[in-house]
Amino acid sequence: MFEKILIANRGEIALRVIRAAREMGIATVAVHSTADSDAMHVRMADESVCIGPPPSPQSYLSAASVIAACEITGADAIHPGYGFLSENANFVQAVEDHGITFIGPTAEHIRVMGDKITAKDTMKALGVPCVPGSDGGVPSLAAAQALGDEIGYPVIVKATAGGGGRGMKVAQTANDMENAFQTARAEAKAAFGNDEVYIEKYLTTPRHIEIQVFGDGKGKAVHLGERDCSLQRRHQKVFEEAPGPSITPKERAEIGKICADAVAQINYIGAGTIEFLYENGEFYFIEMNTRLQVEHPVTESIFGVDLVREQILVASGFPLSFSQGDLTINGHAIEVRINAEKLPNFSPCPGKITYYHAPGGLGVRMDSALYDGYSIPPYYDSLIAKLIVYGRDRGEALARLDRALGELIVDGVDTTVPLFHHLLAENDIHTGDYNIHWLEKWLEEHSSDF
Ligand code: MV4
Repeated sequence: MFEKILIANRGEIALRVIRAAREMGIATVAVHSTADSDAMHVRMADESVCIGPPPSPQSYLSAASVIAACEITGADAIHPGYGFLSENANFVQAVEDHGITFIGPTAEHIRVMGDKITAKDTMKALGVPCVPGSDGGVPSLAAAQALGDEIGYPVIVKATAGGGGRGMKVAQTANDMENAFQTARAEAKAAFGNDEVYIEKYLTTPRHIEIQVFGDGKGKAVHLGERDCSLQRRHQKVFEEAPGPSITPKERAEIGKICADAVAQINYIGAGTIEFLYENGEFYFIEMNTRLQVEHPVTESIFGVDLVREQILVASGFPLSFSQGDLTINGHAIEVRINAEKLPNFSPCPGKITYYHAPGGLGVRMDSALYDGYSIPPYYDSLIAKLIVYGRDRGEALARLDRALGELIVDGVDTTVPLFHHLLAENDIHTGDYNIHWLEKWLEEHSSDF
């Protein structure tokens, strides 16, 4: 087992990893920029190293600085959290080349899933259902038009180097294809330096359902059900839940087995998430994320497992502490992302927290690096807290969410908390009747309310 882990991240996810490591008797090293000298992750870790100035490219994204901090402190493994270097295959390669263990998948798995065409080809070959579309890249407008006629409109043009909603264009009819194809290509070239695009049938009203998988790197893998993350704004998730309100136990078992078998076949190691669009009872693979996700706590809540502990275990060569038969769902969990943002435009609102009171009580988990008097720096993501509630059923979880939001006090900056109070007054939220477009549509109609 590792003796010391360096956490190449900040904020709540750095605390999340420190907590798991501490329970395992493993020492921790925090890294931080000069803007984060007073940050909670620095205070909570056993040791800390300043790795550069405030802008992320010179600190949290600097592979050389992170690896140097590892060598200085003698840490034997790096946990990347999410974002930053977590899905950077070149970083993983450099870490391994320095004899340090990366707590996550191999550079090769990250590379395969980072290229969206290769990811889809791989998943398709492994028996995972995919959205109908082009076989690989589409080289020309003529080829795109021929495919559009064959699949039937609407279709979506996506960048192979994209993901998370960047570099996508919908063609509603054949007339839109020229514009969609050329625009997607130009945006892909500008954003990623790679103009390769592929085409899929455009699903009009799907849910975003993602399956949590976990591999031991030796051909054994399990699934931990799904999360419904359909409530998004501009490809940013705001409300996530598990289990998905629309998914039956039979569907879960079937798609879960397909996903677990797929990652087992490629000897995948660690946590992964297989993203699907779900429409009319069918699952369609879109992307795989090769990291621990922001919303992992809802899965932890209903399965009663510590996913970060398992990441650390398998990275150090131990088997997973559970097999598929040990994993059963209990109750329902919901996470809301609390951002330091001013409504209705969600504009970032950094600044000093003049008063902070976290909610508590049965079924309430607050993952946050906030403290009274903390100053939120303007350089990083605006996520300041994740409130995760658990109940025996969905209704109990929703009531608990309302109660916990009422207890929370964050003074000094604007937050997205009022959005959740408004959402909890909506019947569709209580019935679970929503898809990937629900929130954007609702915001258009209700922005003037707050
Ligand atoms: C799609 C789609 C409809 N049909 N693909 C957006 C982010 C990226 N992960 C994939 N995305 C989509 N791909 C097909 N074939 C609609 C979206 C999409 C979306 C997906 C999940 C959650 C929110 C979304 C919002 C807009 C579009």
